[in-house]
Amino acid sequence: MRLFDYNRAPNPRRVRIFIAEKGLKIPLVKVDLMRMQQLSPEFRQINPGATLPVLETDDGSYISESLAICHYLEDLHPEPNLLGSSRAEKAQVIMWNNIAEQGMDAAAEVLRNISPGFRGHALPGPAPIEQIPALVERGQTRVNQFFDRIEQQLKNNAYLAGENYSFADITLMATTEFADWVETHAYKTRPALQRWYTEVTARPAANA
Ligand SMILES: N[C@@H](CCC(=O)N[C@@H](CS)C(=O)NCC(=O)O)C(=O)O
Repeated sequence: MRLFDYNRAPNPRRVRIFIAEKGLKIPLVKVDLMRMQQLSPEFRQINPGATLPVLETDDGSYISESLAICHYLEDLHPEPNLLGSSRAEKAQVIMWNNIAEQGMDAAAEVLRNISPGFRGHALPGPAPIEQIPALVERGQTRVNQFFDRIEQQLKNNAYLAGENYSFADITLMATTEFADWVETHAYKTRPALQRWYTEVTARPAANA
């Protein structure tokens, strides 16, 4: 098994944390997003969507999309459980993971429409897409609304999907740090998020 990865990108990061939480060792293959290696013909054979992360399984198939990769790994290595135990908890983990991804999308909307580095590449994928500057403000509004919703949830729950640490927390950690790239610093004004962030970033796997 191998993971196609880039160390600074938030989606590969959440899969690396998941792998570290499981205590697994999976070799990493660097695909340099700064050099646009994801758009190379070789990598597009692996993932036509031209995104990271991608897991190459032992039977030589490729899985893209972070949740799909983590689902595959959880099936192979059920403990420690990170995608929920009971039927209800599984649903909560997927639900809050998807919500946390919406926060990542909102931060990406800001970054990808403001940063000169994303000119002509405002969305991931092989096709050129121009930036729309008006989306920056909308994205900032979405980011703030997102963290307000998260703050309410974390006021009443130890972790994002309830009592147990899960993949939803991993996605939220990656989202929170990614949002810092657009200068949100969401936890500074949201005490429950700050409490949660201090706790989850103290876990050894958070450095993966
Ligand atoms: N929904 C995908 C998102 C993957 C994604 O957008 N990855 C980013 C890095 S965080 C990427 O590969 N971007 C390539 C690009 O911008 O061209 C997932 O869950 O893994």
